[in-house]
Amino acid sequence: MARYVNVAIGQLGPVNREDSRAQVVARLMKLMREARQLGADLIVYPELALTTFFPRWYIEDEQQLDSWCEASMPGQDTLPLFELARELQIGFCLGYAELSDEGGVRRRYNTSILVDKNGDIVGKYHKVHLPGHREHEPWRAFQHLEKRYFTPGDRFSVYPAFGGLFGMAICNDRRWCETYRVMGLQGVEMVLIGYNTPVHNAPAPAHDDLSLFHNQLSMQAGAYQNGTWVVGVAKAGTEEGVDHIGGSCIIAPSGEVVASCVTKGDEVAIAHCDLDFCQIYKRTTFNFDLHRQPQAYGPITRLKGETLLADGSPRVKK
Ligand code: CDT
Repeated sequence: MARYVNVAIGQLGPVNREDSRAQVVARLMKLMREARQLGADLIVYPELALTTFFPRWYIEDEQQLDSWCEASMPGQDTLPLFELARELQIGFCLGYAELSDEGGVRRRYNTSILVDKNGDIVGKYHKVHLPGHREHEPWRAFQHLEKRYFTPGDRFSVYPAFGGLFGMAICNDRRWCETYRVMGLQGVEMVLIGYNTPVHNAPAPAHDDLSLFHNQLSMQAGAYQNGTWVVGVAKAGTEEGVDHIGGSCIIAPSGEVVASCVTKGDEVAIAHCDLDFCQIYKRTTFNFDLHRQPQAYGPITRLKGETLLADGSPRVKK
């Protein structure tokens, strides 16, 4: 029996500083209703979907920082989204800032969850590749302080859901080939990725014109090289004065874009995805069991970069 998943992009336009969680959740619910009317089994929302992208600000006050985070999921404001999902029988993937208490240790994560058609959380992911910087850098037009505010995740897991194997990644993760390959080695069939990508990259402004190209390039390569569907979903448009790319799209295991958004606002786009279409790539060109040569890949996990070992200690070059 063919395994099809109708997946919807739930792209968001900007979320302003003063927008309440309830206001944003109402927007998410509107997108969910539209997606369901179009026949979606699953709708994917962006990274940090419930708030503005607060890492653009240097915030010293811990209480203020925590106010951008969710201490429980669902919480009071997000419960209606879970209830609507159950009522409509549609799953969702949602990015948000998580405040966790791990045996008395407080940590913030850049998180996404996968929720099934009954409104149950069936997967949780903590962003691994946290971009930007740790200290206040006033020379930038805006900050990117994810390294300061969040603890990095330490794994890419794959979850059985919607009749297939699903994985999650968040924004900067999509630029790293390791993200897809670690999930590819677990047989992933669809990778769900929310993002907030400013058009302007302060350390490399020459790349600004290429930001949409790099977005698509990374996700198309990840899809093709691992024989998986990839769904990339933006929070787009000008948020608190910072312009963000759109470019939300659904990519087939062939590497082809099969659906995409055309605005930089709230928008739904949908694709009818055959999960078995992954197999023609997973069994042929990218049959890992037949063709991978892990004995040649040692530096991938032994080294962090050209100068550091994976444990962060300096590498002595001969
Ligand atoms: N949210 C996020 O990860 N954004 C980064 C911006 C560039 S790095 C400062 C991205 O990779 O899209």
